[in-house]
Amino acid sequence: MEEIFSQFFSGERLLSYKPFGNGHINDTYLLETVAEKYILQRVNKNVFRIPELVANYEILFNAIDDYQKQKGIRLTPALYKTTSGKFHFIDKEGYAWRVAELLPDAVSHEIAKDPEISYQAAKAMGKFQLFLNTLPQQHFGDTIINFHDLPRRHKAFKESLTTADKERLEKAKAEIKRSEEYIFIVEQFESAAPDLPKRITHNDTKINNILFTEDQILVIDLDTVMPGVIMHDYGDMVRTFTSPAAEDERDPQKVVFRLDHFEALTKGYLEPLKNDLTGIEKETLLTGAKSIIYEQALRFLTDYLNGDIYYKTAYPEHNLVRTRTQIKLLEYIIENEDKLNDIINKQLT
Ligand code: GN1
Ligand code: MG
Repeated sequence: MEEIFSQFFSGERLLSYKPFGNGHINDTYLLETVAEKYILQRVNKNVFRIPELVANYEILFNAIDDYQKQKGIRLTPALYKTTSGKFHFIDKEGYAWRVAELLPDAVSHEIAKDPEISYQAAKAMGKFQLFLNTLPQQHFGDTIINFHDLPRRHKAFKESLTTADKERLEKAKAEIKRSEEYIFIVEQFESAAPDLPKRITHNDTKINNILFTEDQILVIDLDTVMPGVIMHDYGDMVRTFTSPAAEDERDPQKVVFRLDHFEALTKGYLEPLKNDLTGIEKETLLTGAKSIIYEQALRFLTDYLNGDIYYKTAYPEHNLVRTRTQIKLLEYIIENEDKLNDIINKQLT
């Protein structure tokens, strides 16, 4: 750890470090020196294409710097550069490390406690999209290929059914059956996808990727900032803002769809952004919510069937529990589409 630290700060001595945050993919640490605290992250090289990620960050953070100065706002915490002037240090094993500023009064939420939080968080995401719209799309690589490609996720799920061990197949029987019933969402995705404009999007807009400080709201976790579509960023907010229970709540009764949060986040996201969206982007917002929640259910279920090789898990059924919460939310949306579309349309006028 000291060696990594010295790549960023050659003169300072590291006093301590400890694990930090709730990410499912990267390893995050809180570092302390005599004078300062920092956030250190090791990017998961099995998940991300490191060369693309590192190159994207160079463009992204230089653009963030310019935008923040020009607009007088903060979008995300600052990154420190290595002694050779880069945002990442690549170690001998090929892992990318970076150091970010720790904002002492910042909090993130695992659950949106009241609709005002959903409104504010989504509004920050909408404003962040206005910044993303200014980036040169052709210069961004895919840090994960076909990340939100629902047909591919569905195929991976089908494959996992042929390779999973018997016990897990048996335990996941009900979830497998439910997941197969939702195959029509793949078709809805496929009929919308070809017409959607590609933009640089965030691609991981879950509630805990938004940091609240006393006077500003920042967006974090920029590893998946790459070409994508608006409907998925909207959809992942629906997925993570509307339930009063955690993504891994074991009691399905506690997973409910909160309409007031849905309305608040829709309002918050669209207020800054609606004039910049095309007709098809506006029409597919709810399709995005269904697609991303279905995708997430399939990803958790596939990982369960594959023996938990992707997401960090704390106990053997963790991914299955996560699958159930996603199915519960999806079920509500499918049964209430007209009502939800009315709420979206109200915010669009
Ligand atoms: C992962 O790393 P984290 O927790 O921000 C995942 C997202 C999922 C999310 C589910 C690169 O995000 O796509 O939606 O878990 N990130 C990657 O909680 O796979
Ligand atoms: Mg992430």
